[in-house]
Amino acid sequence: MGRGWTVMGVVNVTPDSFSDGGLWLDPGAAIDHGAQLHADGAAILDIGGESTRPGAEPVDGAEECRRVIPVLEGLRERAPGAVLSIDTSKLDVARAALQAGATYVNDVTALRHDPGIAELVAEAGIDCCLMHMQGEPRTMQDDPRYDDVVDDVRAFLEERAGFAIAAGVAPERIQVDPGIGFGKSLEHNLALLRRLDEIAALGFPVVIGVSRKRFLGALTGREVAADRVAASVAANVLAYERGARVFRVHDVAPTVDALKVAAGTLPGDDA
Ligand code: HH2
Repeated sequence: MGRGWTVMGVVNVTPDSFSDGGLWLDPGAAIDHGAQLHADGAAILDIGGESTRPGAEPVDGAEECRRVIPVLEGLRERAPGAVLSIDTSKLDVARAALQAGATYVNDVTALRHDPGIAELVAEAGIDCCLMHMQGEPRTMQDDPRYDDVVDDVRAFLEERAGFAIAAGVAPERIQVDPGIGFGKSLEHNLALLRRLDEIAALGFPVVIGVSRKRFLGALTGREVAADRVAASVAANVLAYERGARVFRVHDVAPTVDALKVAAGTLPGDDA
């Protein structure tokens, strides 16, 4: 596993995201925000038009497109070097997003909601992220249970990667994500971070999304999501050390600094 890392900056074009809902609902504001995140060092910008926070209600595809397409089109002009990712589980949204310039699909249902996304990704020859989630956002935090959370998540990701490959997606186009906070208790999240090397052992680049999440509030006592930046940076550095290579974050600049230090001090090939 190489030392390389990539930061994915979050651009939530939603009224109700857990940490920044409503801030970037206006397309112009979202485009400015995304361009700034790219300038701060996010090689990937992840544009989402539907919140998946615990308790969130689903949004229909037309509304999701109305939110994200102008932002993708704007960022294609304003941040031409950025990889534009569409954070969606819907085939029609993914298809429209690709036409608007997206070259990465981040699907929190790992191609279960709309399996046809697999063929879309395969034909376009682009990268995708397959994320683990137990249940669905509306109810996923109601008493989640696993036999062994790390074994269960690893087996799920392996099965979904197999599905994608069978649909024609090249293995090197697949990234996997244990889905921190998606149908997981505090202990489940901590076990996944402690044993992240077992997920990395699948051989696909591991994406990790800890940014500002509730489990960090539980550990630090910080109630306000925007106050969890230091906690998020710490968790990302530990995830890097355990094999994660793509970091989905709201706070790009401090994460980039921390990953530069982490990459420079990873044990292994001292001169
Ligand atoms: N987390 C969120 C959304 N999408 N995608 C991946 N691959 N991994 C994650 O951990 C992940 C994700 C939730 O964070 P956010 O987008 O900030 O909030 P909301 O879903 O409320 O918009």
